[in-house]
Amino acid sequence: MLVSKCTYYAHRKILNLGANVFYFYLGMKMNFGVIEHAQKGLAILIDPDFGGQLHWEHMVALAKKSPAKLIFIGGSFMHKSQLDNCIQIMRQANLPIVLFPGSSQQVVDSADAILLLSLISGRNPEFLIGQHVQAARSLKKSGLTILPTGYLLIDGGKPTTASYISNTQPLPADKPQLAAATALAGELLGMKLIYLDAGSGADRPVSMDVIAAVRKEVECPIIVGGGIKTQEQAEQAWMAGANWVVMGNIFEEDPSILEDWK
Ligand code: 1GP
Repeated sequence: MLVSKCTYYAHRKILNLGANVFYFYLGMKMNFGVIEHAQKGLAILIDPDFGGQLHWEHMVALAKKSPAKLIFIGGSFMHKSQLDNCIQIMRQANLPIVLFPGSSQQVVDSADAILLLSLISGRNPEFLIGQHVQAARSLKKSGLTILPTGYLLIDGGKPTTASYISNTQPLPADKPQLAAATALAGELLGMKLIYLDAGSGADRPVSMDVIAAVRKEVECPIIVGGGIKTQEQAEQAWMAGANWVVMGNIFEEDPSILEDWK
């Protein structure tokens, strides 16, 4: 019994150490007073709902040529086997792979880490805690680094899959203080990352005003995504205080944008 307790605590310690290293990497400690000097990273998002082996092999080649430092993998419908296949292939890009799950069914050990998303912009208990309860035991058993993340959907000009599937309203795009208070509440609840998402294929990315207001309020790293299609938009997000900018659709549709990256 004692041995198994010791093993348990040793295991927890190693997991915590792993998590801290990962937060450091993901957080890329920045000087919050000098937003324009913030360190920044680009992440690509691969949606395994679309494509198969050939497509993902092509994505690997493109990812290798791109400035991306991180791969998020996530979608709304996929099955575990498809997710696993996608991860195995994307491994060849030699970048950390972080799950961006759409549901509790999308926990697989083959990734490095998982964003444990709580949809704090919404008021649907299923996405605040319900899915988490379903996933809790498999998360604990997995070797994944768990990244508790306050997930905020921000209105990007049209309904998105995330708002439809989660049955929640995004936060209004012109209410930066509402986004800031929501993100702060998430951080005070213990969330280690904040993800501001205008939703996949959004017409308008999250505005600089919203990002800056959130940056002012929270200390944890901020991930921004949804509708970002140009280097200029990515630079604006970083300038406003994002640590990570996510490009999904554009990377899969016209990855030349990343080849021409300056
Ligand atoms: C969506 O933030 C991601 O959840 C990425 O969005 O596909 O529009 O880049 P895009």
